[in-house]
Amino acid sequence: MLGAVLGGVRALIRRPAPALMAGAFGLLAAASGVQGQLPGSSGACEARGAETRAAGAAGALTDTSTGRVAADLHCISLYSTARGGDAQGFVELGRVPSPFGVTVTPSGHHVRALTAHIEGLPPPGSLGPFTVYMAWATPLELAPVVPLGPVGNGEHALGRVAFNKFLVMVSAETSADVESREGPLVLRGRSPSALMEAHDLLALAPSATRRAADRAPTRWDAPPAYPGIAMLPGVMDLEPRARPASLRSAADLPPWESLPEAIPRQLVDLPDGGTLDLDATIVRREIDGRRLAMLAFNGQHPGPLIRVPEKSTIFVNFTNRTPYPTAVHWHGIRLDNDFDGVPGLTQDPVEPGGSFQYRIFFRDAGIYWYHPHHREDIQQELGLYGNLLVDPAAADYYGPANREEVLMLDDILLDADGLVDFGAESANYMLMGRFGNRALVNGEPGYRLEVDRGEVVRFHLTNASNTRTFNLSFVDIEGGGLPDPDQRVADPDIEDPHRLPVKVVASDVGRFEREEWARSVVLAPAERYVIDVRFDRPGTHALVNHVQGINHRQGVFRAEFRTLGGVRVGSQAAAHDHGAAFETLREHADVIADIDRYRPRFDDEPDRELVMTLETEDLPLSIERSMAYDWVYFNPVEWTGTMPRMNWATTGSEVRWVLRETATGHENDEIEWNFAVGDVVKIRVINDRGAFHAMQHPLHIHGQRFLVLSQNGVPNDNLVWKDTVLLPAASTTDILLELSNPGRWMIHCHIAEHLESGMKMVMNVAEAPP
Ligand SMILES: [Cu+2]
Repeated sequence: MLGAVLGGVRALIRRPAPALMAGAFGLLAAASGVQGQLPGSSGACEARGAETRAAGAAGALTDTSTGRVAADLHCISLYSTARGGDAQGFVELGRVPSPFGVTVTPSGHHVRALTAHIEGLPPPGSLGPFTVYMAWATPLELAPVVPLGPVGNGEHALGRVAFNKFLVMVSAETSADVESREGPLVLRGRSPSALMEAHDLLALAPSATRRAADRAPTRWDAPPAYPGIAMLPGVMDLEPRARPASLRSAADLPPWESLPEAIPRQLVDLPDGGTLDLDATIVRREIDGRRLAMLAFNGQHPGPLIRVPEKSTIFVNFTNRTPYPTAVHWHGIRLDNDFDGVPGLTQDPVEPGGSFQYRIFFRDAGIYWYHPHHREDIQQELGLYGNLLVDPAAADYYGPANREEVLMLDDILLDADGLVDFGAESANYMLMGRFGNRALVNGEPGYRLEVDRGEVVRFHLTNASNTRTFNLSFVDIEGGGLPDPDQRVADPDIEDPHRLPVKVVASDVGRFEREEWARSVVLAPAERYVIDVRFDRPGTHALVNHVQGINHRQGVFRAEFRTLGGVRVGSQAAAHDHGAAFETLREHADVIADIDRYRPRFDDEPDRELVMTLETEDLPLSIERSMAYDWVYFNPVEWTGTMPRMNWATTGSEVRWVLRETATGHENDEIEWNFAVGDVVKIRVINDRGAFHAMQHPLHIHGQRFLVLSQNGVPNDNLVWKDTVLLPAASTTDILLELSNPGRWMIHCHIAEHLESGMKMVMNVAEAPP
């Protein structure tokens, strides 16, 4: 009977299991048909996890036609109590559509749509004076208990839940109107996150720690720890298998005092046909008392803000005055392939002292950015990035605003002396990417803006960090003080009096079909969002990043709440009151019409399928042991770097991130895709739950634009053209790629360290056939 229920939820997607897992666990699971987490149980999700592992061990990917991923990270098994008799079932945790790659509350709790599948419930009246079964959700602390509505046998939508770790309970009740659980409990289950365990006992394997005598001489300084989280046992001896490199140790670097000090970003307005001379140079900065040698475009942090009209062409004379080979990539712009700035693909690297002229055509209005595409992990971290603001031709392209602010968000990694060293032969921090510990907005630690009361401010946001995904909101400090970082939001739709409403207007390559309200903005590396915010109360509004990290040592969530800056709102009223326009959400008929051309393709079978996964080799035993057991919880997004030592020690010697084409088995640069201008291609991207360390990947496609159609089978209901999409761990995402621009274009993960590890491929786009 349960099989019939399960039959309705197909698509168990997993790559062939890593040898260790398949050998140690996969075959066992296949043989027993149950998973070891809850001995003796045959819970629906566990059974499916076992099926998934068995399929993986057999080298087969199961049916993917529905695009749904309902394996263990998206599923809660429901177990019967003594009162529940033979009742059983499971709850699917579905995607909640939003303008972002993941849907979270302003405090960073992932919001899920719950759907119950239950069978075997006896009539409620058979348990006593009860008329109905009710479902409830509660965090492990058992408060609050949130009603999810009446349930019965069959499928029931239960609404949304946004707790870190939680329980789902089903009880018999006298009425569907009861506000708290009073009747007997019949079914209950734990969220996948609630099954997360501490790593420590597993990492304590005695063999995990090498004896001091076996150690190579230390060449590295230990990296900064995460405040409040103790290092995992067994990892303190690790260090990267690469030599440390830094700008400060460059042999011919002049004394710090003699370097030019970086200046703030300057606005450069260029007309059609205009030319900009752009030099990459070494500069000095002082941040948090550290004397830093960094890189800059034209001596500015960030680089010049280049403002151009839509449909214009500009020329950039680039000169490399840094010690590194480099190039400039113009992210998101559908320019001529020759000027895409990818060394080894579209041009040779510009050697120190060399130069290159870029010709850039701006086909689309919006916010874009430029950065090196050569050891991006070093050069971008050192400050080589800037924005391009392409002004729309239409005067009413955006709604009215009192001012526009262009913000580049970044995080840099500082130790006591300055910037933490990079890997010389290979990037390190290869597993999760290099998380910084000092946030920068437009190159400064602490963003400041003063506005008049009632001003509508349009923010153009770009994430220039190596790996960090932000969850940004504006907190009204006067309205009741900073929120408790651990606050729980039971219902994501409830008003949060502390957070200002944010109007989401546009993203990477233009506007959404419809403007939409949000309370926070999720911004993965290289993504852009354009938002309008109205500051109608005098006082201070903090710009914060609020996320739920994980203390893996204890297996618990840990909130991270960081203030990135503030907006001071004066008491004087704004000269122009755009309040009424701000309250109106606009629909963009031209955007909808543009997308309408492609809507008939939305439900097609995918033309191509990619799996994002990870291959590891020769990892230190302590790292391997801490993750290679049967059940590891992966957050949809690794929001912050809470395991810095382990992450720091990984390089290209141990870690290879992979884009694998399902049809051919080809990986990364082996993949051959040939398209022509005019082609429209549906691509399914599966972020492998079975990867040794599954995590999110912001996938970037050069020179084209695409639509994000659906995630985990749930269609997005408000589309926008994108060039970068955040793909959460263990997700399946369908995108529709429009081939509009001939050339050889790169597709890659925009976590700088993942790109360095080889997570990239090239597609050929031929001229349109005659
Ligand atoms: Cu990645």
